[in-house]
Amino acid sequence: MQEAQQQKPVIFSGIQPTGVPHLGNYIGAWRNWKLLEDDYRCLYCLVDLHSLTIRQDPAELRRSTMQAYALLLAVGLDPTKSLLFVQSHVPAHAELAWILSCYTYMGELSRMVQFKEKSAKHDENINAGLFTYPVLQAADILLYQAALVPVGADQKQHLELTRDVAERFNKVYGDVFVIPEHRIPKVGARIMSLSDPTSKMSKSDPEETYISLLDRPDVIRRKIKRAVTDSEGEIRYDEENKPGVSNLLSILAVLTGRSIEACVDSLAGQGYGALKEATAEAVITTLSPVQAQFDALIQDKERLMQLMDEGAQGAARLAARTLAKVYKKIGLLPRG
Ligand code: ATP
Ligand code: LTN
Repeated sequence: MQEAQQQKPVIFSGIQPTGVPHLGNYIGAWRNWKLLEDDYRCLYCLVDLHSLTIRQDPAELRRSTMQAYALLLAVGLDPTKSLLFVQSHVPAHAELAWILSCYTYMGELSRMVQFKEKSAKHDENINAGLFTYPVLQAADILLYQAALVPVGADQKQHLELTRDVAERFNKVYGDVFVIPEHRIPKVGARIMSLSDPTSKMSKSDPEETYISLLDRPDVIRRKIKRAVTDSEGEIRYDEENKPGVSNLLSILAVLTGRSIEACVDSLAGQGYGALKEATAEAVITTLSPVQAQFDALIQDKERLMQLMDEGAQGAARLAARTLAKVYKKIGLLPRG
């Protein structure tokens, strides 16, 4: 990484490499990640260790991790500007997580909404990893002294826990960790499900409810045509009373770079069919070049693995500094 990059504030964000990333991930996360690349020193991580809190098929996990990495590149993230890497390739994440788990209280972890939700959903496998998931997330962030963490609103509680643990640690040992700030995107923080526009688009829901980044034009048109709206017939932005129409308008506005009002005006006097058609075309226009890039990248696994490796090496160098400092502060003998 170049000298200039070293001076910039650090950004860290992560996404689980399971399933196929969807339009919500793209609009709420990846598009913004890209916008930050020039002004910050960015680390973007596929958090495969976090995925293990739910039972995964090994071959499928390997495949989806490779695919997610290719997609990160296909949406335009630049490995010469950002460090793009896989969490398990940098052992310091697991090492710091252990240390931090000794500074995190059971009571704190019991209050995590994601833990409560996921343990209700997977009641046959409520494992200790699911419980300590936020500690590993704190390690991800604190290892790199990240100042900002761009994630959706759902991750606010995990960020607050990260800050609490970092502050607790700093209080005892001095300024070891930078205290990170949460950053939620202004537009598109919550893209909603196509079939239930009152809940967020999520890759753990059935296929018809989301648009995968790899859905081809005919599938995109079909899914958007079937998207739930309302019986009123008027195109107007009103999240509360017209969540389906508002969701389509948000997608259209974000992807065309126009304001919601401009989108509403351009569709004046027309029906939902026209709104759906315009939205589908905007999605297709956005995703077609991404898919063309992806198709080319996924052919060359060796190149992908090489880039992954370079990303991990860059990240490991940064992580080693923080880990050495932490080990020293708490009284572990230095290595070799
Ligand atoms: P799941 O819902 O299955 O738990 P997910 O689809 O929410 O998974 P995550 O890995 O939890 O995906 O999220 C990755 C990033 O994408 C996070 O920053 C998250 O806030 C963002 N994100 C996820 N879903 C949406 C959405 N519907 N709208 C906007 N941003 C989203
Ligand atoms: N828990 C996050 C994924 C995640 C993450 C991180 C996000 C793991 N580690 C560190 C930001 C920073 C999620 O479910 N979206």
